[in-house]
Amino acid sequence: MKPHFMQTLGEFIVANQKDYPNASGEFSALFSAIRLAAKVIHREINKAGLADLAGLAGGDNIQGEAQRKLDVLANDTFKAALAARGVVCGIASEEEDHYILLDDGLNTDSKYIVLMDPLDGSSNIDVNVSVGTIFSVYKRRSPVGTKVTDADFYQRGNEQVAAGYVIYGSSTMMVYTTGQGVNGFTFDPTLGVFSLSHPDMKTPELGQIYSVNEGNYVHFPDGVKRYIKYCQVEDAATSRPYTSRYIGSLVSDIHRNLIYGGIFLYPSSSPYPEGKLRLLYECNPIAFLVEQAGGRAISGSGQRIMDIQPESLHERVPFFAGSRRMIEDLEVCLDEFGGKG
Ligand code: P6P
Repeated sequence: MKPHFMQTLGEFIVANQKDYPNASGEFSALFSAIRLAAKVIHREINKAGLADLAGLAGGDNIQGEAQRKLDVLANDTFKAALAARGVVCGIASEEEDHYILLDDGLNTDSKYIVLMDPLDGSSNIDVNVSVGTIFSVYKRRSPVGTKVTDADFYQRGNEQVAAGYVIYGSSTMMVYTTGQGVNGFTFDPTLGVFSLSHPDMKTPELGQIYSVNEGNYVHFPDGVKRYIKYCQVEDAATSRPYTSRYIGSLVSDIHRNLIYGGIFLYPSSSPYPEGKLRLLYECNPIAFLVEQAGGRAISGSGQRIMDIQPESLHERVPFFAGSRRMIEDLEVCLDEFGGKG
């Protein structure tokens, strides 16, 4: 019996480098940057209450949302870590109005771009609720050595070469995919390493959890209302009524549903006619992970999230993701009762 000993994230990436024959170590360096930044954010979040890092930073981001000190710190940390390794030529972030060109000598010949939500759900930090980082990686489309262009950032989600999230919860975990399945790594702060704890994650075909902010129910399209009522009806054959679980932190809700099975819904509503979640750096990376784990991710029109052609950096989209059969049940309701608007 081979003695079981932990495999660190770094070892795992090197061992799987063969998935990227032409990566020549750049991919490993990119993940090394993300891994390092995640450790810094882990440290800062776990002392936020003591070091006056909680609370507002005094500015607003392009979404008009008050930036919190940790939002700014997380954004700066990931940008610095990615820019320091000469493997990324452009970065887009929820916290930045426009994408950032890394066209100094170090990064100009890089071939990857990164889109990220550096600290999603940060309003929850002040009340000690889990938050997360979400990242999405593409190969640039413009020629190496030139300045990145819109076309580099407005790629469909099905062009992603990697995507993942870091969840800063009761433990800090990194969950990512490069298109070869989903693997989860738990951070051990005493050793300072992420080690493989959730190999080859698969989400159950049918779960018993639905996650939606029911406070917006009156604003939902009829098809979504119908599906929520379907979740609440008694039916022993499909273990209904389902359980309602909603944290209000995307990474936390998705992580729980990925492991237990379930469906996450952020429909269009009058406060958010296009939905609240952003296509490029929230929905696409989560959709990549969910599909790689055997689930599905669609928009309000029933379109596969990763097939949507982006048209602007911060565009929003109604977002439904989770267990395959639960998405199929939702689609029946959207088809029959509308809501594919
Ligand atoms: P609501 C956090 O602000 C966030 O962007 C996601 O993490 C989360 O899923 C969603 O918004 C929660 O939004 O409107 O239900 O509070």
